[in-house]
Amino acid sequence: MNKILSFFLTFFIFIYPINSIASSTKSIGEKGDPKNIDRVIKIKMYDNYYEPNSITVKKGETIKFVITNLGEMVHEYNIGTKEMHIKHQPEMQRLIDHEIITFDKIDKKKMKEMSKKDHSLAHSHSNSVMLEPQTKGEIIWKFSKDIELEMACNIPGHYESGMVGKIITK
Ligand SMILES: [Cu+2]
Repeated sequence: MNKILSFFLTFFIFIYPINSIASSTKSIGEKGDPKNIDRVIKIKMYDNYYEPNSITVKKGETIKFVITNLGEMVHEYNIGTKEMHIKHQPEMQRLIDHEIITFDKIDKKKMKEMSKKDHSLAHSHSNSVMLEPQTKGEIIWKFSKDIELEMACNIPGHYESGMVGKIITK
């Protein structure tokens, strides 16, 4: 295929939809200030569930999530509405189709290359973290909105098999 054409195809089927998700995160709260953390919540990820799988936060609270992947597969911890997760799942499928995510590896180099074509891709996911087995990550999130949220892993098949939990805002 013509190189220019294939670049644009990649842009539209791969990068563009991820950007559209990033802009919608404002409706669910905001990236928290690391100097202003109210509480730390530890989350463990297994194949395919979270522990705990339900948390309660106060409106306005800034939570630092410390997430550990204790499973054997790559997992994601993503804060969003049910609709956001459902919308995000085909995008995750694309990462798998491009072999950026395999069973237990994330090809960060390939991911970085994709983000060079679009800078916003590199830092657009302040509400989610994707982790290889036996690795740890953090999210600092301020729950400033009154909205029903879920923590979910959008790697194909995981949400359906129970890798989803409630975030109750009070
Ligand atoms: Cu998962």
